[in-house]
Amino acid sequence: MRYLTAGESHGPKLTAIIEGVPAHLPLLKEHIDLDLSRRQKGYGRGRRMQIEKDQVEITAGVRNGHTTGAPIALVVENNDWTHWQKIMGSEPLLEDDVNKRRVSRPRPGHADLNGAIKYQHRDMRNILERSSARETTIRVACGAVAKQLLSYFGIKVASHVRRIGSIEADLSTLQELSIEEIQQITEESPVRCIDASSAKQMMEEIDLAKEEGDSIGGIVEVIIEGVPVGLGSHVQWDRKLDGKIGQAILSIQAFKGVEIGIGFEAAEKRGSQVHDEIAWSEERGYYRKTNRLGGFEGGMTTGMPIVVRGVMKPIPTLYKPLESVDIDTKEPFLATVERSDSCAVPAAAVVAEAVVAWEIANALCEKFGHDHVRDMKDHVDRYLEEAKRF
Ligand code: EPS
Repeated sequence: MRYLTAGESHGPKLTAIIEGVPAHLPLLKEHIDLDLSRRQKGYGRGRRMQIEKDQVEITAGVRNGHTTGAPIALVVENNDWTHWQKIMGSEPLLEDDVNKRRVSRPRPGHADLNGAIKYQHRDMRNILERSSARETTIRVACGAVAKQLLSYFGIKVASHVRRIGSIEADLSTLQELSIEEIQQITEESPVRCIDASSAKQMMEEIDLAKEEGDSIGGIVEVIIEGVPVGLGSHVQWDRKLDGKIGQAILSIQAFKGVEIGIGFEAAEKRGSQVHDEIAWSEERGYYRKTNRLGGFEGGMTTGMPIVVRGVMKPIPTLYKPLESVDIDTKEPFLATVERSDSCAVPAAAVVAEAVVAWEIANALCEKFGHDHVRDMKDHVDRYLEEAKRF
């Protein structure tokens, strides 16, 4: 499977074309809209989210509630477009509007300056419009299609926020929670945290950052359960599925790091405390007694839950000014903003779900073929049965 997205933050709409989704998969607009609305929530969002009410239009590849195997086209409109039609339209600008909303002052931490130099845009709006995290909307829509495919195979996806700023969630109950419980608890939490008292502290931390004109980042975790053993491969660098997931996480706007399983903690531990012992039972087949490696060995899935963490830096659009240089005058100035999110970590958890789900769904298609979901299912069932007795 593959997909491409198009669309600017204040342009008319966001668009995606997805190719390679198996035919006969039940797929409704509601499945996608659910994740779109989950992504819009979260304590710390700015005023833009009050303008948008993200809803998908499926314009190709789905007929009477099922995929046909043809490319799927998805469209999400930007409500804010009504305020930007003159500036962001495809028609030439009127003389009077040429300098309206032109951006000559690059914001530290954004793509503005590097992109402007690279693509030679004296108006950096041409860079910021596309680099904006608004694009995650349409990626979440694509991820929702992937999640729908995973759910056909009984594969379940959840996410939660582990940290916001200096507040680390109390995760002492995490191991006892089922995927459904994590989904349910995080859905009710304004910061998508499984512990209510940590969530309260996280919200206070967001309030504080906001009061001080600052922004705040954090760590999100995605857990995917029910993934068959043997997705991905050890044979070549670009076939390693953990590597693909790493790339997917780092491709999310503002993400600076990724870990699988215990991740960086492995550096401090001895091998005996890191590797997961192998066991076998009639009922489960092969399994690991622990899951410190987060569902991966040798670039392949082990059949244990996949556990992926990503770190999001604080959003670089700050009320508190940071120094930069105007590209017209080359003079320093203090960058300030009119509108921004102070924290988008809870929303980023939903985005992380989408991009990881996409990679797993894609690997599933690669291993089991993807013309018809039922053929695929027969193949998966036979393989899993053989894997158990292997
Ligand atoms: C973003 C800036 C803000 C965010 C936006 C991402 O938008 P605006 O410049 O219109 O105030 O609200 O996020 C979204 C629109 C969204 O849907 O998540 C940025 O610069 O990345």
